[in-house]
Amino acid sequence: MLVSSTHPKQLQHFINGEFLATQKTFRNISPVNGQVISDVCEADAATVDAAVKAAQAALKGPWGRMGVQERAALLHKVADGIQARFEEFVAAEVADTGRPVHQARTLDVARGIANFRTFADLIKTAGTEVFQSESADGLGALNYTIRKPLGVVGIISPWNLPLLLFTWKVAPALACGNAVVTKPSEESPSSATLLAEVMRDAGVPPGVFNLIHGFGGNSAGEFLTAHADVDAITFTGESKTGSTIMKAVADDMKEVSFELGGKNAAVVFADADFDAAIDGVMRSSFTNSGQVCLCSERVYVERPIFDRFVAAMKQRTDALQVGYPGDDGVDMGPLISHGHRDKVLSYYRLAVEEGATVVAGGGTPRFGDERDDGAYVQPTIWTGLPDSARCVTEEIFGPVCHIAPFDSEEEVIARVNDSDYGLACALWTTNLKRAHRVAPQIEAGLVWVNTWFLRDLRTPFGGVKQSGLGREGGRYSLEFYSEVTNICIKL
Ligand code: NAD
Ligand code: 6OD
Repeated sequence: MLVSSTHPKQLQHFINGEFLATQKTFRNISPVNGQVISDVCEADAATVDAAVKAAQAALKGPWGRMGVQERAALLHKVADGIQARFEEFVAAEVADTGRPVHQARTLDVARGIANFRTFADLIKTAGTEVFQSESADGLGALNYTIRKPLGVVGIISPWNLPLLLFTWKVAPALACGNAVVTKPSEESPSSATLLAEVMRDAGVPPGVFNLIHGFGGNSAGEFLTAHADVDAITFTGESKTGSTIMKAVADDMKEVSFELGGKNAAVVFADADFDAAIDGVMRSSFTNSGQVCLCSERVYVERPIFDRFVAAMKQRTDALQVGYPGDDGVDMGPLISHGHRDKVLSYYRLAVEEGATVVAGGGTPRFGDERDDGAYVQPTIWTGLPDSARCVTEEIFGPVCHIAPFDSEEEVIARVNDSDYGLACALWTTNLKRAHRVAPQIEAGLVWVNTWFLRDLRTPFGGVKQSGLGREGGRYSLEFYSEVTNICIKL
């Protein structure tokens, strides 16, 4: 049931070009101090249906007839709109997640803008295929493909990089001419709501971008995946949620693209540039409090440098500044929520039960102020666990890594690949031959050498095994968000 509301601290749905409230709401809680940030409307099935109908109608209106150049120009206007309200987006992202302000500026909001600009430019220059075919009469045929939108695309995103991951899907979906019904995570609804304002102000036609708030199961997420008129679902989140969604869309055979969990490895060979490897593994373990799907929770270090490496990591980790997002020099904020902190701390306890040596951290920091009501944990390093330990095989999604020694290339490749996941891996070596030899043997969608999370948005992004299904990025996004028709003309 839709009702109007002007409550300043209430986040509303955005359907058919208008903000709309529903009666049922939930609280958006700050992970910094446990205070309420806003009330958020929760969509029921009727609200989701209204959003889907608005999207269907938009496809039949001016949006459906709009040319690629005009669509691309509109997406650049959206990027301009985010740029113009840059600090508001930073504030929204920081409020929901507690991440350091400098990270929100340089990573999250910057990438939100880049996602729109990249896919606006890509769609303008994207070609299609042509094949000249032979035929029995000698005259041949001409085959060419045309690209059409999929239709109504449901976009479901997580809380860990809210704006980055939301726009990573919204931008290419719109570039390809689809209409979208989006559901950001219940933990991070603010930046998506601000984006709805930008969409409206940029002149995106009503119904093209719709936003519904709510939870997953038996809430907005499930209502969206189960809706018969949604043509495709693109999802980022946990592997087990991906599996639930796959079942939900099976009867309708909706197209799916899944970016899921990981238990990524970093491998440091003895010939690595030691300081660069320490810098890199510190980043890949603790960026965003370890809440990046690409973070390395398993670190393998060649035995001759193992003790030195662990000692250097301990020194750097003990010196990390955990604190308020806006404080000078702060490296790490809280986890996203108290619930997630409970999960991460349960692994901190489990590691000790499994026999780990706690090299750094292992608990919660004490501030003596309101932050003690927040969702902070200490950045943590373990050694001494067997590869079979749950803390070495299960995704924790916190600021934690286990460091283990290895003795040979073959051995470490086998250990890295012995995982149900296969998202990303970072190799650290100055031996280029080794890098070329090892990288293709890693069972992951992404392998970085002497770097981590260095992104070119034209490249394929995604995981193997339980880390995902399909690829997005560059032409892979254009392929997923389009339906291709082959036209064959007999000459
Ligand atoms: P999550 O799966 O709990 O939730 C993600 C989204 O799905 C949320 O919007 C949630 O409301 C919704 N959802 C939950 N259950 C649903 C259901 N039954 N039907 C429809 N929607 C449902 O994930 P999270 O905790 O928000 O995010 C963290 C996870 O995401 C980690 O596992 C992380 O590795 C993964 N992740 C993967 C990538 C990638 O690119 N591979 C990127 C970021 C995060
Ligand atoms: O950089 C990206 O495009 C991307 N999808 C990053 C995912 C990070 C996971 O947390």
